[in-house]
Amino acid sequence: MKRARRRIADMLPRIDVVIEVLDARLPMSSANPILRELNRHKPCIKVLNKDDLADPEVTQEWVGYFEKEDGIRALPLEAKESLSVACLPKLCRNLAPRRGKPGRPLRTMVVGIPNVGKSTLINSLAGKRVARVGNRPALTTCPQQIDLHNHILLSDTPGLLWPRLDNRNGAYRLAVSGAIGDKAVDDADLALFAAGFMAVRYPEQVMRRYKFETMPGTAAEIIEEIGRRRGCLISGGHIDVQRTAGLFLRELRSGKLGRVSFERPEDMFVEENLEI
Ligand SMILES: Nc1nc2c(ncn2[C@@H]2O[C@H](COP(=O)(O)OP(=O)(O)OP(=O)(O)O)[C@@H](O)[C@H]2O)c(=O)[nH]1
Ligand SMILES: [Mg+2]
Repeated sequence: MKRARRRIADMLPRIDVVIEVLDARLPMSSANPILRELNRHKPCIKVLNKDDLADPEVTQEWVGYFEKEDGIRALPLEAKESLSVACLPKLCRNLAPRRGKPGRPLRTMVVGIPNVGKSTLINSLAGKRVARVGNRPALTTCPQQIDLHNHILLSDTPGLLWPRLDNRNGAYRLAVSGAIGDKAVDDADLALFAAGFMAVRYPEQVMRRYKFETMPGTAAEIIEEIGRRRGCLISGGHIDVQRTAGLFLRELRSGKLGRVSFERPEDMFVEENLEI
């Protein structure tokens, strides 16, 4: 992180617009603290990526929240879809109207934590595969600069930027979304956290997916009931909790339970005050 901080600090004076890629399902926990600190005065577009997986109402709340600050625009999109990313260059031009002309390229830097979709976004903007994509954090290791041929230059994140993990709930949300490595937290533990969250925020989506007539009373009972219905059993007719947890998390991450946002602006306010 130290190296990343130095490289970003070195590059920033030659950057006109920072494109910060966040996960639309958890825009606060998927942010990197170094950026907030280094990037106080640069125009910035907060790309709320994986919009296809996030709750659209909550995403709109996040747009309002971010855009309260001068020089910041928020753009929900689906990096995989070229149509969805098409308005990003225009937004960059709006934020740096004097650049993006012959001899004065508009210099942008795409930054964000691992696995948030930076390479996918760069490929969609470039209209071809220039960066490696994969559902594995920290796949891209060497930075590169891409000319979009419309007087816009894109630089990939220089170095690795990990999310902030000192807030326990934020770290759990990151793990539930798949943003941090599979092995960082035990699946069973994570699934309990996720089931508890879903029971409070999106109970209908859980009931619909797993055909529950009534919602089980506790997170552990939700996991058990999913295991029973999906035949995740071990000898003696007991539920295979580990396998059920894996199945539930996979389905949740891939959007099979519908569009879900793991944090709302108002939750962050409450959590910050609790921390204090
Ligand atoms: N559902 C959904 N998945 C996406 C979207 N954008 C990217 N992904 C997936 O997210 C995963 C990570 O994408 P990458 O583009 O490799 O992410 P990255 O930020 O470059 O990751 P590193 O190189 O590891 O830092 C891949 O499996 C992508 O297919 C999106 O808009 N929606
Ligand atoms: Mg990458």
